[in-house]
Amino acid sequence: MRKRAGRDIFHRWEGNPALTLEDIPFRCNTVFNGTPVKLGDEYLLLLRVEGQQGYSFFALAKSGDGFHFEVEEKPVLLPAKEGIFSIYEARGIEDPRATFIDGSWYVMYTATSNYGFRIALAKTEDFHHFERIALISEPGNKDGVLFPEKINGQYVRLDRPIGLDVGSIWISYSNDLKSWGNSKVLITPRKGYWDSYRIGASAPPIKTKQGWLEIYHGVKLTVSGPVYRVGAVLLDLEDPSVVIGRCKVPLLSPREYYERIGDVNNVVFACGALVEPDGEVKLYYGAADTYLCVATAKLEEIIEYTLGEEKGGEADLLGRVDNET
Ligand code: BMA
Repeated sequence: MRKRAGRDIFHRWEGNPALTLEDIPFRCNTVFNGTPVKLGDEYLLLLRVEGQQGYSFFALAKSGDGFHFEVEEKPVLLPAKEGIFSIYEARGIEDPRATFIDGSWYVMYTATSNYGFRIALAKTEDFHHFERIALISEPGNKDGVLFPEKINGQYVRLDRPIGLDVGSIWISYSNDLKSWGNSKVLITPRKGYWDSYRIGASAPPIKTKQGWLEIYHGVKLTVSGPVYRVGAVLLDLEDPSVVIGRCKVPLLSPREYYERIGDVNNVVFACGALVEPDGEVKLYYGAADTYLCVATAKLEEIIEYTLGEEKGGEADLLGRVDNET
């Protein structure tokens, strides 16, 4: 029998979509982008749920295997009703990304208001009670992800400020998680590629032997609108502003009906990934801004792709040599 290559480097779970509107115990519009956490044998997913009015908030789902989730009865974090956060969360909170550092969980998320979107940071011990720490960007910035350890004595984050309609991934540093600076551009969209229009950090960086693995999203504009895909870049362990490799092809592209058709068509958008002890990466992604899905891949294979060392891939077939990053 003929050997098939498979559709993408990430393999979709056969039970996808893992969560839909029908799994939410309260009335809402959709459930999609979520960030995973593994506590012992339990998997938690902090989920973005969009209410019927169109504003988002967070709910929590639990699972024993990382695939079958049960959503809790009530949301765990709503847009702030008072204080400074209430001004900038007036249109909701979106796209949480959880990182464990200094003995606590920190969640970077997008605060949305009439002034635009900015990055906010909250702290939690149990994913039920959250302490808002600070609004850590001005408007026009989102996709904030925090590295899970200090590097050269400083906290490090990636984010996605928009300038002249171009969305690139930037890196910034902080001594206290509240004030950030020394910002510089890390990677930009690539002309002619699947990530030619905009890119942004997706999962909080994962430490590997070869470098920090950042699973990011790339957008290409087509005549029928944007297409969101998943890719990866590898950053130097000691100096993550140095790019070691970046995959030429996407690791996951919208293909299934639940990724193609929904509130926003043609979107796969991750907010986190877990690496299991056997090297399996579980990627949690929103599909078409309407469903929450899971896909898996081998860590080793993802790294091969970021280093351009994949065998039998497109680079081999086309012989394309292009070092643009
Ligand atoms: C991005 C984010 C995501 C969303 C995606 C596709 O800019 O806002 O929350 O899933 O667009 O609509």
